[in-house]
Amino acid sequence: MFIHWFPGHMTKAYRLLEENLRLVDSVIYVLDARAPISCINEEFDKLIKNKPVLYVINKSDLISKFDLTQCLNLFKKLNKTCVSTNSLSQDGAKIVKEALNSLHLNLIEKYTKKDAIRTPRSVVIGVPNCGKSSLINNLIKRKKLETANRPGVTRSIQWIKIDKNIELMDSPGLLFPDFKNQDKAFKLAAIGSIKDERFDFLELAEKLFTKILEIDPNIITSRYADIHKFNSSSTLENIAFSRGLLLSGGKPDIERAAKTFVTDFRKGFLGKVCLDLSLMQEDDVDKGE
Ligand SMILES: Nc1nc2c(ncn2[C@@H]2O[C@H](COP(=O)(O)OP(=O)(O)O)[C@@H](O)[C@H]2O)c(=O)[nH]1
Ligand SMILES: [Mg+2]
Repeated sequence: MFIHWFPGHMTKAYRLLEENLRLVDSVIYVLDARAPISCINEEFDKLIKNKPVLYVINKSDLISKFDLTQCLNLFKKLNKTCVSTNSLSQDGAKIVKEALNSLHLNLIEKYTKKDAIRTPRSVVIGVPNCGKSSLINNLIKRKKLETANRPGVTRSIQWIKIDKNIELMDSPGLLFPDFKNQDKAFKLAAIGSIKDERFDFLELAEKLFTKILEIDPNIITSRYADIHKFNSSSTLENIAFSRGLLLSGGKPDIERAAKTFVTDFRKGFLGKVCLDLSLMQEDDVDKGE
């Protein structure tokens, strides 16, 4: 499965992020809990240079407590400041605000000493659809930014004071997915961070099915209980039979089967699944440190 991308779009996103980062003291790096490691683009990370970073594992409600702990432990092991949240919950921003204030302690001291009282500034960054706008809305407690379950909705820029020690860039910084790593890109496609036109949807569905089977076969059977009754060598055909998705003449409708399966995953109907779990458990994750 190959996921298409445009170098021109990447250059534009890179420049934009570079500009945004120049204006801030710290970075709130949002990761989607269903594929947190895949949400990291090391190429773009170089732009952050030595500014303090707060990693936020968002959509924590979509993965199990066990997986979330694995993830938080990994960041801890790597000496990175990390919290988890559900940006749609009422107090979803509280933990982020508190962690950000601790991250800013040195800055606040520095700014106060200089007598030039200046509020530390921060920007929320992340790949499309990881929940940047939702987190910002939660931080500013106003439903202001447009959110949508598709990539690339947010545009305009302004500064918003969210408390006496944090000023936030209203417009999130867009991280371009790491397409050089097609395994990361596949996972981002699965969680809806890459437009569906950029890849073969049937291939995505098949690959996602294999990946989920590898994680835990019970996830499949708890949703498609009778799937083993059908003995086509094609996964999508079996899903079509299991769901009664048939074309005239009784042939399995694999297009609809693919859509059903991927939507079931994206909407959480398959339960709590973290696609990056194997990456977090590998011993060589921290070799780069
Ligand atoms: N379950 C869940 N959904 C979330 C969370 N945060 C955002 N979303 C949903 O994810 C989708 C993308 O969110 P959005 O804030 O527009 O992402 P952005 O593209 O990064 O700005 C929307 O459908 C949100 O409602 C979360 O913490 N949990
Ligand atoms: Mg947005």
